[in-house]
Amino acid sequence: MKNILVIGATGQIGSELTMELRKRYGNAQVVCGYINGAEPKGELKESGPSAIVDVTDGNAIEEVVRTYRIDTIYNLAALLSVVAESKPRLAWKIGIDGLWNVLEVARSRGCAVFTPSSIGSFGPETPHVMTPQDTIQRPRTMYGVTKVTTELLNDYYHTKYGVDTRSVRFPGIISNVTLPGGGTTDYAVDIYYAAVRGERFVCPIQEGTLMDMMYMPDALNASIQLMEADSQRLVHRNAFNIASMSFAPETIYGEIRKHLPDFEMVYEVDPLKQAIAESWPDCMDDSCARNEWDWKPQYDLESMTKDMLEKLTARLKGVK
Ligand code: AKB
Repeated sequence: MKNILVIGATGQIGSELTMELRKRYGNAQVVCGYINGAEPKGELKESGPSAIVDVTDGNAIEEVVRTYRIDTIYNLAALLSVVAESKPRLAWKIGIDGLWNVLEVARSRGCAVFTPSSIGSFGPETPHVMTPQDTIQRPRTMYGVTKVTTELLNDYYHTKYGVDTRSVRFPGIISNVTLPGGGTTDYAVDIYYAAVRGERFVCPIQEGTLMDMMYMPDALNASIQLMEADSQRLVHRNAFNIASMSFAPETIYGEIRKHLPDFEMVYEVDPLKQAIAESWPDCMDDSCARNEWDWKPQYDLESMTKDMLEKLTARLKGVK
């Protein structure tokens, strides 16, 4: 039986991943790890165990892993790309010093570890179209620097100490439950909220800027499926390109307008976000993930948009 700790469990991905893991492995088997000021609420709080786990405190991680006999850690603690540019030291402290703590506990207690990387691990010199699995990674952002380091440190702990580290490079994740914060791809979530509220959307990313994106159910499946994959088949580990859709602002806008023809969008480009977006891939080649652990997304832009608009409309009207 698996005993799982999710660190950063009240964040955008963590809150939904914790619930999905509880659905699959049992409520009592999945500990929601959170920090002071980001306490779990509602179903996330009620449905299973929770514990304060600050990733920068190795002893706290060790204590929770021992108490709950944890064998698998999903480490989602990180600052996103835009906010990391204004707090680079903190981004390193959480992303890398924190990861070091997690890996040390995993090494001494035999845990498997999932710590996501991102499209942010690539940079301007990376081939932008069908970005290969193994390619140039010279990011210019602190977020990217921490993500490349994450990949390398994970590989190091695997080859040197045999820790079962696995990871994916997440595209921008779109969800209708918990909002992201401080990312470059956040516009692709915000646009749905504006559409459903009947507001005009001010887009911070320039027309024609392509980025990989993914609907949350596919991101959750990818994380869990990779951790369950047969290790004998894994040639790569940290971190797999995964892809499902790539679009520019005008394409997602056009898709939403098929459902809400009066929806309006204007551009007010944010120079920092734009520079970051331009340094990232237009679309990634995820054939290694498909070959090594049968990765296959379920959603494209059309099916995601239909589902997002239905779910958000129901939620904003107060219907569950
Ligand atoms: C961000 O925009 O910073 C994140 C990411 C792509 O990793 N959503």
